[in-house]
Amino acid sequence: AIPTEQWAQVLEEKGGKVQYKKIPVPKPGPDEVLINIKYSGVCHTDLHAVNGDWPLDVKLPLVGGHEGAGVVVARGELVHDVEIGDHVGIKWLNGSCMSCEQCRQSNESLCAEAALSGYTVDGSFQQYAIGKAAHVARIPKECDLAAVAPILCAGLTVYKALKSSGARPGQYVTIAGAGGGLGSYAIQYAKAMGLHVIALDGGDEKRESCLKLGADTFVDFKTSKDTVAEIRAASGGAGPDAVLLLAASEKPFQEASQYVKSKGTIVCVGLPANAFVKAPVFDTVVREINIKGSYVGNRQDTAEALDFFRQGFIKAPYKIVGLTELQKVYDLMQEGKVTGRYVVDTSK
Ligand code: 8ID
Ligand code: ZN
Ligand code: ZN
Repeated sequence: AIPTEQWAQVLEEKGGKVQYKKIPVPKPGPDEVLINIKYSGVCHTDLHAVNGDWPLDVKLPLVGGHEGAGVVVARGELVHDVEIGDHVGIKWLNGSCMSCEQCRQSNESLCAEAALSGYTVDGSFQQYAIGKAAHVARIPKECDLAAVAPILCAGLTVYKALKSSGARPGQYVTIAGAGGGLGSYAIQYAKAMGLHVIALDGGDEKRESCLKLGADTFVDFKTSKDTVAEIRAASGGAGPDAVLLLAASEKPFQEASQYVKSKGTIVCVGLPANAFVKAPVFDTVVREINIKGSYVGNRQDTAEALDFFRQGFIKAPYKIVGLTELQKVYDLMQEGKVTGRYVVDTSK
């Protein structure tokens, strides 16, 4: 039976600490499902929501979280293609209108009516969460729910970003922020796609993790005298064909145009507060540099990213802690001390 109350982590005010408390279990609308969330990954976006540092209003009070993996326990009367007992995931895009031009073109994350999990609607840091049936990720039954949770944002986002970089097997990609959540998954997807990986991040723990995950080279932004020269050298001199900017700080966004290969592509993914991308117009023109943004992925990207995981290509490191420990994870993340991903277990 579905309980009427549940445990959740609730943010009451901008910049505050999350409160572990009992709240009502929500009821699904006609086109929604109710999911018993088992595990949820903790994304740096959740920390941006707490800090309120983006130019986009956060719902308050808020239950954060958008990498929630669980089991469907109830569904609205219009839902026919998701069954009770199915394994599904709450991702950043909780729902979209499905009828505007962007939705029709399958650019659902660009929908003006998009509902964002753990930001404009309550997310997965609770035991029971709501998702629009059309948008919940379909998780194959053989996938471990804790291990698959980070695929719902980190995996999906970097998979789509790698696709939109246009990088082909055998080419070089630089991953800035490679030791963090998105970065760890990006290394694995890039290797599965046959790319050479130059990982950029800071500190020995991140170096070890990146190399273990398959990065060919690690460049340490904290100790390197010249990151641009090191990255160029690691890609055979001409610079990487693609750059994925995943860091939650501005510096890599100011630097990438100095080392990307001519005709190469810089993909902006990280969302540091109040930051700008920088590139000299002259080089952008005469070296034909492409600079683009990439924002999560659509339902097909989700299915493809999950399939890479199901095939066993993606084994990034994650640490499981209880939902009660969420504030501690935020504190570590704020200090840049998270290597890989933290996943919270909603039963603890
Ligand atoms: O759809 C999207 N575009 C999307 C989806 C999901 C997340 C965007 N994001 C955004 C988040 O909101 C956040 O701004 O991507 C950013 C990274 O999210 P994350 O991977 O969850 O964060 P993390 O685990 O804290 O990792 C960030 C890494 O960046 C490194 C840190 O050391 C850390 O390992 N980093 C920093 I901060 N400054 C760096 C620098 N100067 C750096 N790495 C290299 N050079
Ligand atoms: Zn995220
Ligand atoms: Zn729409």
